[in-house]
Amino acid sequence: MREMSEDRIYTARGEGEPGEIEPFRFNDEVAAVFPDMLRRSIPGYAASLEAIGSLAARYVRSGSNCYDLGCSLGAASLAMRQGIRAEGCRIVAIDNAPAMVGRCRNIVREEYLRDPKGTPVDIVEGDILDAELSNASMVVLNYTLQFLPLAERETMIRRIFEGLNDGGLLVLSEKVVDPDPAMESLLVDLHHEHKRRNDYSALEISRKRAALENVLIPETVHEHRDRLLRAGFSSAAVWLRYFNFVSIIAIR
Ligand code: GEK
Repeated sequence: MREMSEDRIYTARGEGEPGEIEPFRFNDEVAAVFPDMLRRSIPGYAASLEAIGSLAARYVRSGSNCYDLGCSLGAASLAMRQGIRAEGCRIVAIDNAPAMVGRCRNIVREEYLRDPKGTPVDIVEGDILDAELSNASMVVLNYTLQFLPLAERETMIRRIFEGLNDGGLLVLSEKVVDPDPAMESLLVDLHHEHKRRNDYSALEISRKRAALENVLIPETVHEHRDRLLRAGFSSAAVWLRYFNFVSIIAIR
């Protein structure tokens, strides 16, 4: 029997053809299987969290704020918390999906019991576009910017830049699209094969793809880099790429 927390969402949708699938939402059904969903769907997800911990140890300064924008269940916040060596910091974890925020609070509470002395995490239910960011030494957008409307992304990155202290770090992980259609088709194919190896059926893969259409809007690595540099970041580099999934670090 399958465990309750296993992602089988797109097997359970009756007879629906991919064309009839409802747009993907961060609801209760998704939040309940979320760790399994990301682990099986995003190549490099575990590596992104590991690096966030290492980067927190290097970049988080005493008395500063760290932001986890689109925190979901708080995985990146906890990675930062485990990495931070500096004193007197605060992690602010923000998400606008109530189903995520409720579960995130429980997970963080458990982590407090395990490690009571670590950096406090404030969990906020709200839109990251309205977040006030200040005195930050580290900001994480781990697979979140891709869900913002294209027109809002420039403002978001500029606000992050303004909220960061000099020398502060942004980790931006995203699904991307390749400008070369042949390469894009190969990378999508390799990703789908990866999902099949992780026990998703071809039907689940095509239904999920249909559900994410117009919800997750990927851009090219070039567009991300250019936007970061336009906002004022002094350097930006891809540190991880696995098929169409990248993680970029940018330093103010
Ligand atoms: C992780 N970072 O595990 N305001 C706030 N939250 C938002 C907004 C918004 N405007 N738009 C989307 N979200 C996490 C994984 S998941 C990635 C991040 C994925 C939230 C949304 O509710 C969801 O929880 C998260 O961004 C994206 O490291 O599902 O592929």
